[in-house]
Amino acid sequence: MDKIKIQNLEIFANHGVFPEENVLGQKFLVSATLFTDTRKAGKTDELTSSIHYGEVSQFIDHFMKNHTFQLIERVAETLAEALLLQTPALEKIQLEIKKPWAPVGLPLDTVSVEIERGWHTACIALGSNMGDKEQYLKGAISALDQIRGCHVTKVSSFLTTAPYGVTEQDDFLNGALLLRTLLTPEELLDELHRIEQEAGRERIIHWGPRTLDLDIIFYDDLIYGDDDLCIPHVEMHKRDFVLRPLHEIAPYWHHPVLGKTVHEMLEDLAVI
Ligand code: PH2
Ligand code: MG
Ligand code: MG
Repeated sequence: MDKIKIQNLEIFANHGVFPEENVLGQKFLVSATLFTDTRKAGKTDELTSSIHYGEVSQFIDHFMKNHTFQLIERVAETLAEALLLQTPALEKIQLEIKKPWAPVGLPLDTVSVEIERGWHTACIALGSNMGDKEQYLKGAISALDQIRGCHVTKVSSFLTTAPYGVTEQDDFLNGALLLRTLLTPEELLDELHRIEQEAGRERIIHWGPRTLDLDIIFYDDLIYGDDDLCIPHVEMHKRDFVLRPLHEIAPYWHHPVLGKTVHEMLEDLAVI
């Protein structure tokens, strides 16, 4: 992706672990690489089609001066988040915060942290087979949309499906959504668990009745697995109650391991 770079923007601010640093202040140098598509601006010569690096520099200056943090890690994390939240065309940012006068008591050029943060797209499957199922699914959608750094961008219709696995239970209402998010997969999983808990979810029987089930199906083209979380969802390609709603909102999303689109996986189940 194209980049707009700001290098060594000089800012006098008060971040530091030592109280003297918070009182006296010191020089910081901020470098930012803004990942954005510059093609349209390149074609039209219109500033409004791009990111105004002057405004970004002003924002960084104000942000650094109006907050006092102990760690440059925290400066970088909060500044990257603020920029991603308020700059519509900004997909990703690499941000380096240098502290050339760091009170280390030894000669050095500079100390710094550099981070990379950006927007991701996750597919989430929703299910409920207890109580007011539709209300549980709708509640989950709005709860997800309310999380800072999360926007629900597409929602499927809700489908009534026969229980798969443990079949001695009520029918499910299933759906799927796309989420633009700044959260990592683990943070997203924690949020899904919180929303399930708030919907009164009790984990009694594995695959048993539940007020609300929220599963991460895809997260960009990530392939990831540990004891708590597996992405893509391990069983998704076998489940029509996942694939059918997903097909409405992301038919051509490729499974990064199987190399098939949602459309092809649904065809393989022969229920299309
Ligand atoms: N979820 C399960 C087990 N079985 N069956 C249907 N129809 N829909 C579900 O969401 C579902 C299921 C475990 O998550
Ligand atoms: Mg599930
Ligand atoms: Mg689940």
